[in-house]
Amino acid sequence: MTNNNKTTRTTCPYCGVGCGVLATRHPDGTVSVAGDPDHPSNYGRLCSKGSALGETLSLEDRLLYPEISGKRATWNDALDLVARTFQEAVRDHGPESVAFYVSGQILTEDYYVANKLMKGFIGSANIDTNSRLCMASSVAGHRRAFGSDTVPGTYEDLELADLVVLVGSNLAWCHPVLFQRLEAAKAANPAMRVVVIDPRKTATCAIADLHLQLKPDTDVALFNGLLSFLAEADLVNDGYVKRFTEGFAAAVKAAGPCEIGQIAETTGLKRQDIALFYEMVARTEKTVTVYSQGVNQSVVGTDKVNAIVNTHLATGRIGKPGMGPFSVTGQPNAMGGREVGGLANMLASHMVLENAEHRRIVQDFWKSPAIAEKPGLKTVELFNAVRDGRIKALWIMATSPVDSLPDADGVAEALKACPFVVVSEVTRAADTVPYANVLLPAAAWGEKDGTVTNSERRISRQRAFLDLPGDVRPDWWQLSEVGSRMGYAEAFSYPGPAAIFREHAGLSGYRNEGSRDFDIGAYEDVADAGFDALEPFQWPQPADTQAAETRFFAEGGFYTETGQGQFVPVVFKAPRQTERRYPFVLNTGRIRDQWHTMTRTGKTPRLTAHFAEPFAEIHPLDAKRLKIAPADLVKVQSPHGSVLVRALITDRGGEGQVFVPMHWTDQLAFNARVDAVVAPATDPHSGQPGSKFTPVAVTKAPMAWFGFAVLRQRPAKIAADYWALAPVPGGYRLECAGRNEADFAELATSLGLADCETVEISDVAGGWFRQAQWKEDHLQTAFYFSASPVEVSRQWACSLLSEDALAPRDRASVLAGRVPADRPDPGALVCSCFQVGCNQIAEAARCGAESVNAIGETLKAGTNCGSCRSEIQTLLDDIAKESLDDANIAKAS
Ligand SMILES: Nc1nc2c(c(=O)[nH]1)N[C@H]1C(S)=C(S)[C@@H](COP(=O)(O)OP(=O)(O)OC[C@H]3O[C@@H](n4cnc5c(=O)[nH]c(N)nc54)[C@H](O)[C@@H]3O)O[C@H]1N2
Ligand SMILES: Nc1nc2c(c(=O)[nH]1)N[C@H]1C(S)=C(S)[C@@H](COP(=O)(O)OP(=O)(O)OC[C@H]3O[C@@H](n4cnc5c(=O)[nH]c(N)nc54)[C@H](O)[C@@H]3O)O[C@H]1N2
Ligand code: SF4
Ligand SMILES: [Mo]
Repeated sequence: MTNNNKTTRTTCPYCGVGCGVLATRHPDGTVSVAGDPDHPSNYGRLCSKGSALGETLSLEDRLLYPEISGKRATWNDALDLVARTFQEAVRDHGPESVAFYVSGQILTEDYYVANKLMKGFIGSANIDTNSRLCMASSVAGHRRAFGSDTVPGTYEDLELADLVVLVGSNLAWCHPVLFQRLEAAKAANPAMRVVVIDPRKTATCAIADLHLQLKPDTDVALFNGLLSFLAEADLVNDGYVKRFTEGFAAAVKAAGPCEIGQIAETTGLKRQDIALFYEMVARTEKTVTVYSQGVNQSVVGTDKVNAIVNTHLATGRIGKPGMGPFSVTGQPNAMGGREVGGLANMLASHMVLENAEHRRIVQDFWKSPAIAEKPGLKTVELFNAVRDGRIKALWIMATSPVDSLPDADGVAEALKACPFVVVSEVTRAADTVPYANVLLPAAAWGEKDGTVTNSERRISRQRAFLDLPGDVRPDWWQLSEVGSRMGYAEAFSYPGPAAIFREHAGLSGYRNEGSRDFDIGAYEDVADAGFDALEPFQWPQPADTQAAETRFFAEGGFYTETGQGQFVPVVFKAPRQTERRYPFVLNTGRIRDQWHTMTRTGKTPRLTAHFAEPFAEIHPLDAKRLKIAPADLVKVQSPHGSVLVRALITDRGGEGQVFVPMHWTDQLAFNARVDAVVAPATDPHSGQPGSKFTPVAVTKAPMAWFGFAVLRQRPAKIAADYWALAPVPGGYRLECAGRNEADFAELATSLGLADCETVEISDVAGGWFRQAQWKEDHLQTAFYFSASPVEVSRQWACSLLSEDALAPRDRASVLAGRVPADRPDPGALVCSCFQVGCNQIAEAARCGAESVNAIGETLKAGTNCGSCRSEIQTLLDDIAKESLDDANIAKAS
């Protein structure tokens, strides 16, 4: 279908920034990507993940054909079986006995069809999405305050602001291009201040003027205090409050008096830092508060959202250039999912299930036989219902609940118990795949067409530039076919995504007349060609008006019953106390170069080099107490389950806290699915799990031996008590460890190759063993085992597989495990584009390159995608601090 060398304008499939991508397919089958200079989200920039998109498109592990009970099947048989089984369950057990669990990573058109089928035709609201784990508290908070799920501002507001407060957001790693826009705006506006509120010192802190390292889940106390401070100091915008809002006095009363000493005790912050923050907010009209999972993923997430929103309503700083509360969405189409009503408690087009008029509007428009009358089960409840047998048939699409839901082992049990599980996936190498009765191969990014909506309500096209491999089909098609086969052919015979988009646009404008925020009625008649050529646009875009102001609420106009914005009285609730058996707070989240369960970003060496292994950040004082040394293995355990990960001793987090990334699954590690540990406690309003706060125990996992290996081929089985695998150029790297002394020799034998020249050295007394295997002058495998964590330069060892023939001298250094003197160890990778390590940066800094830009000039690091700039800054700060300390010591002695 696609011409070689043709460049297609599309949108990045990762984060909610929604960057425009130019994808070019070359005659040799490779695809190169570049940032779209004309896309208003990124103006040509791409982060490390976006830049590596071309390397993640291989068909390795792709699911190419439908399967029934593990055997290849035709689409006809698979779809008939799905339709029949869902129909029988509805007939025998009612519409509440079936469910869809979908994802913010399907396109709006996919999402629209899924929601229509479940809520209008099956007649149940049992469709929920992984956005429940992600944005649900923001949705609930928005609805309480605004009467609708509206994000009032735009990206430009971050650039126009004089104060940007980032709450529970690691923007530098999770919304990197938006972070770069902020960084550039700050450089251009020396008056701009940035405050980061996060219990961890993250990469985002590199541009912070103030980092408020508060105790986990104490944000409500801090923002309630701010509201009272503004009220007491008479800094409230009375005009705005009186004209456009209700409930101010009650909110201030609930917040209580502003006692900085008390707030300091609750949050663990210094009094002067709290006072400084409050004064900054008080004196800065142009304030934006950006928030993300440190706010949403909490059992008090909705209250956190409203505590923040209250302060913006009180100051009238909302919907005006450079002002507003700003919930940034995580997934590429989290917003689109909210628009079509993908959550179990929402209806299509931002309409509300509980509203009879809204139900009538939607049912009329769909001409549907039914309409869900009551909210469906929210994700955690939904999987409880799966577990106890209430759900007889479940369709999972574009998400991996056995990895990403809390109490993930319990979720796996639930899926095992479920009579009928359908999984639509792009890859076979995903942890949820083995639980499917029917596997449906889905079209992936680059193969599918449709739209996504980013964090600032901007709708962009994802466009296909690759042929559909094997029998894969887009998700909307799978859903429509099942809908048709269930007897609703008329409502589900879409010729393509353009027709679905038109219907979605039509519904948004249908009997709207300004009563609902989401209105893209202007596009209800867009022709197929117009859909193909669709330029990114922001909603609202109603049918009869010119592109209106796209910010909301500067002059009121809320979607509540009274039309007034609502202050929500929120009372601070002290976080759950840790117990003696589980004295640590487990925090979880993201790293710079990986996307969720790594099914795509885990495929490319460029992205796995930054962190090649699952880890737990542990505070040095805790490590000392627990006798955990750097690179030891640790077990992190809760009553729900445990993980075994590498100890990363750092003071980035507070004492008593551990941070484990959410990314590793059974595909690339032995026992690192952190959600097996996370408690399934949820927010009472949003149903969102508190994924950032689980009381856990941390213990050292004693090992008899540790190993590191580079391998040409991916091993089929790894017999070790710990392992983690990552791709490197030309092969794989393996970290491993075992409890039993004899094991490592067996492992070396099982992973070794038969027809190679093998050299080994060992020191029995010293407890180490090394082995290298050669074919001609090419290294095939290298193993390093020792009684303590292996100290070999990983960067260097991994580079050996892709080297041309190694000279005899280099062969010797392989076994010695020593980097040859003429090839300095680059150290841990910082810049993934140019593969620059921290040792190189430190060396350049010592030679006079003292700024991020100077490092860029010397080493190129940070000059392509820019995702590592904040880490370079942190390194430079540390080096400057060290040399200052050295100078002070020298002076003192
Ligand atoms: N590289 C990368 N980028 C991504 C993703 C990815 O997988 N990888 N995923 C995307 C998705 S879906 C999402 S939802 C976003 C998430 O984007 P973010 O929310 O920025 O990312 P997280 O790392 O989950 O969490 C953010 C921070 O919340 C902090 N936090 C924990 N507890 C508290 C607390 O009680 N209060 C406060 N104030 N902060 C707290 C954590 O320490 C962490 O630094 O990222 C998106 N972007
Ligand atoms: N402990 C902890 N848990 C968390 C979080 C946390 O911070 N801490 N964050 C939560 C958040 S915010 C999120 S968003 C979730 C994310 O968690 P998940 O949604 O489970 O993670 P993904 O890896 O993004 O899963 C997407 C799956 O869809 C497949 N896929 C990709 N494209 C397509 C497609 O077009 N069609 C189909 N059918 N399949 C496709 C991918 O191969 C992959 O298996 O995790 C949540 N879980
Ligand atoms: S910031 Fe990175 S991951 Fe997010 S959309 Fe842009 S390129 Fe993709
Ligand atoms: Mo998310």
